[in-house]
Amino acid sequence: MELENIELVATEEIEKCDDLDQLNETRVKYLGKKGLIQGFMSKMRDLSNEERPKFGALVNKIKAAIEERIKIAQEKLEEKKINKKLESEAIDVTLPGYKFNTGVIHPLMQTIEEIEDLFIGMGYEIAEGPEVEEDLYNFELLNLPKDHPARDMQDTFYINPNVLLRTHTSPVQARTMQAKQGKPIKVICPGKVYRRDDDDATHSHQFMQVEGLVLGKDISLADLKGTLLEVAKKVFGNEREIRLRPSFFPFTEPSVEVDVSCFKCNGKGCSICKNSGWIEVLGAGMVNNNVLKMNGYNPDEIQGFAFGIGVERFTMLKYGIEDIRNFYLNDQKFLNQFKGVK
Ligand code: 2U9
Repeated sequence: MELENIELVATEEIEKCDDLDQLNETRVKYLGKKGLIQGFMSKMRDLSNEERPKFGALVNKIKAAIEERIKIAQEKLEEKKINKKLESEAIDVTLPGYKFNTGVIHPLMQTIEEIEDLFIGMGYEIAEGPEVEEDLYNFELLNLPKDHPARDMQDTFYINPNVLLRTHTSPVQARTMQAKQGKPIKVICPGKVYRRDDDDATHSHQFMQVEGLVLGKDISLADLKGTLLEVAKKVFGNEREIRLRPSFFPFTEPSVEVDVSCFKCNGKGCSICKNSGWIEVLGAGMVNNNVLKMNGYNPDEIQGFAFGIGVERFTMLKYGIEDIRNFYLNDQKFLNQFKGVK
């Protein structure tokens, strides 16, 4: 190839390159150690002293021109490569998102979490214990000795004469008292309990409770009422009122049943409150002196209150659910109604 043509030919070839590999090949062809430009350089040896500098300068000029063209082409091809990559990675932000099937926090768990949040806010701790429990903690230490007629109130699943499925979460409080050795207590105990009931719309052989226990100096029934009013307001609405009626539980004395003003008719009377304006929601009382003594507390120095909430009953009342068995069927249509409720 003539030296005069080389710049033109190289330029055409450089411009035809589609990618960086091709361009590199072209660069080697012209500017490489064994390339065409080097070929012309080698020819300088044969030239006269006069011709040599002129020729050298020309070769260098052409070399620089080709280098410049390659540089420009390289920048263009690099940009092209980046644009191609960006194009392949482009996302259409206006496309609608994928729909994921999300689960739902079980309505019973929603109720438990609501109650837990309230009590944590009032400085309570959450205590848990075994579902397979000793007769001692489930009955004996709660003022229910072996021959006590009140044991009939709770038909029990026995594993052996001393071991059973707990019939309430009260044994967790008994265990807490044993552990705290006479010191003040503020706990709630959520969990599953078992009773030998025949399942129907309002009974289940397994259900959930949240029980509470507060022990301290000068804790009174007024503290209990104030605390339970907070529960009623949180779960059933801020306008709720409560009333206490006398009742009996072996582990509390006095014992009360707690009614909440009807959240459907606001106390006027309707089918839900059976025209009374009040709905029974839970049981409670001042901890029985026998229970205090048996678990290492001196009733002259420390006393307190306890309460028991049936989580299913709370949830059924709150949402107007008529059959307790709905909670245990894993029926998506039922459960999905509680999406985003909390
Ligand atoms: C200790 C001392 C006292 C727990 C209590 C109730 C009243 C009560 C029921 C509510 C609905 C059970 O799920 S339910 O059927 N519970 O009415 N529970 S006082 O009293 C205790 C517990 C532990 C050491």
